[in-house]
Amino acid sequence: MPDITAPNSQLELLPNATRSPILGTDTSGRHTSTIVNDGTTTKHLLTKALITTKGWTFTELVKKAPNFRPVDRVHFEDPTLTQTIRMHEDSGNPLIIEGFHEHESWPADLFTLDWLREHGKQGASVRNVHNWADFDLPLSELIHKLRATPRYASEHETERLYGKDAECPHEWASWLSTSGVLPSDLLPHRTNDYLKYLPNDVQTLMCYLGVGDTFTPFHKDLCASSGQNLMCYTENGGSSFWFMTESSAAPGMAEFFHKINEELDFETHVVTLRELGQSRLNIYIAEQQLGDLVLVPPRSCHQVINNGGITMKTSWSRMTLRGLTNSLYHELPVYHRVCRPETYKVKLNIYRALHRQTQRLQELREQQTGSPHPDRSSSTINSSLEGVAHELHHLLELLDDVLGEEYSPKHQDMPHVSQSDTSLQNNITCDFCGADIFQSFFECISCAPHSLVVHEEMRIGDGIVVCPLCYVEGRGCNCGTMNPTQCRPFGDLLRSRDEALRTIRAVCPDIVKDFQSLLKHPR
Ligand SMILES: O=C(O)CCC(=O)C(=O)O
Repeated sequence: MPDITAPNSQLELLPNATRSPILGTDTSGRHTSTIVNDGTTTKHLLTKALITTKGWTFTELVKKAPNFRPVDRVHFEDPTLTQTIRMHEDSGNPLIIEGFHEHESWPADLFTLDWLREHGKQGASVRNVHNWADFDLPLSELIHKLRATPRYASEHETERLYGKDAECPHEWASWLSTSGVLPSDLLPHRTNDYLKYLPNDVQTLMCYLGVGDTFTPFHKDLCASSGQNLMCYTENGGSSFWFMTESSAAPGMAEFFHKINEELDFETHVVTLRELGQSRLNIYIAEQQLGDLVLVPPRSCHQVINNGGITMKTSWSRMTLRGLTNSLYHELPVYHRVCRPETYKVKLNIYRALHRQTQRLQELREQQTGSPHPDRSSSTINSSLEGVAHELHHLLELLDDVLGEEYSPKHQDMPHVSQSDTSLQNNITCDFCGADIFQSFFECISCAPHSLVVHEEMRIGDGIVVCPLCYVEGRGCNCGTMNPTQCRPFGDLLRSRDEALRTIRAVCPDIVKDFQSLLKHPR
């Protein structure tokens, strides 16, 4: 999933909180590394340990601590596949669906390094795992270097590159969505994916090009999204070791990280096997091989260490309604504390989903009332109606909490980014914590460097922006003057919300009997 540890643009702000720590560096500004494969080497001050898979086998790894267990596996042709996926989704446990490379429609000619070099984007963003430096490299050069890299890291080596978060070629994306090989519920923008309601600038399809002993440090996927990661190609027996927790272990793991003086959401710590054992939380381990699709549960804390030869993986996120809910109540507060950019626009996602589901419920009602015998209309329409009404009710509850946070009795006196909700397409984020601005913010236009805007005039939203939560915590512009501003007229939000309420009431009046119109009672 996208690497999101880059600091936010810091302008003339008065910081009142600690920001992300800087990685261990030596006095010359370089990171230094030692090699660990079982957690026995101590971490020196100013040194980042590099982990190696030398000597690892999956069978031995799972025996290393009583809290280690294998990730469940199911073959893609197993008749219980759908049920198994649902069970794991409900319990928040990881799962691997294996064997996709044996499918007759597996695109063995598309999923190769040489195809990618010919047809993929020519620049790759890479990380040197020795000093954690990120930079761009021509793809052909990266491939050349990967093929020349030994399988295991060594103490005196200074460069080992991992091609991360690269854009996935559209041919791959189109194969994923049209081949019918992968279960459709797991694909991007299908029924279960709320990310489809976001503007399409939010991209989640990525690919990873690695070689043994390259890694992604312990982290959680963005905003409680569900992760899918498919191993599409390997050379010389390349594989990836995964270490994952179940969803519910996220707070326990965050607490464990604090005990070892680390911050989970900074994504700066590579956990050792010893630390994973000490955490006493269930750690699910897998060796991902060609054709394995890893399903990463929302909020699962996980780390990936590549092993042996070259591996090429593609990954994407989905957002379930439960993920959206957990993100609003549990992840965004953490992001605010550690200044982790939000990226997935959670509140906007809730609002847009509510808008779209209201339309869908209205359409279904029209189908029902338009049928010659509305009271005997098909049971499929009736159960869809109820299903959508319950989902919409859940979204309504979420949006009410969002509106409670965004509301100000003085909203009518505030300037707006746009006078019309429908045309609103903004990308405003808090310049301090990285939160996506859904409706309300504080802005100082006069102190913003004018070079930041491409058009001639500074517009509302182009200035220095601070979210309400940062503002009440004392963050603001150096000049001391920030204007309360809103994205769109607040009444637009209330109207959409009330329309959702009316639509649910027409289908399932009981579930919304305690709700009132907010346009009539905005407070
Ligand atoms: O393969 C990797 O290096 C990281 C993948 C990952 O963390 C994910 O897909 O969620």
